[in-house]
Amino acid sequence: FEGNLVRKHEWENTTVKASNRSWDKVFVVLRGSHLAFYKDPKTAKSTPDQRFKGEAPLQLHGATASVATDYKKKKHVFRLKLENGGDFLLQAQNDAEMNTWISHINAH
Ligand code: I3P
Repeated sequence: FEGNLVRKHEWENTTVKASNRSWDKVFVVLRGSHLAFYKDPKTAKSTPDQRFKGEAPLQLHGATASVATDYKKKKHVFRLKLENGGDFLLQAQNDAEMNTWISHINAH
């Protein structure tokens, strides 16, 4: 499963805030239990090792996705909490797309 999302990294882990908390447009690829971020679909397809900012894929074991009801500044935003306390906000284009992402991530 894959698609465009807008991403904000909020927490590195339970105690450390992410140093860069700006919103980035990313192309997201869910494969098995990993979530990888790319600049665009073309890069994801042609050079899958060239991830956004050289980031390693996120391990979804122990991770949960849920609607970010506490985040009011943008619509269609869900929160991805990783096992290590890492925390990302991800914005879809509409609620249907958001719910599809939540289901797919939680079903990994
Ligand atoms: C961040 C950017 C984000 C903002 C974040 C800022 O600044 O403005 O949009 O999050 O606020 O730090 P920069 O682009 O200079 O990194 P919100 O959109 O959620 O307000 P934060 O520091 O409160 O996370």
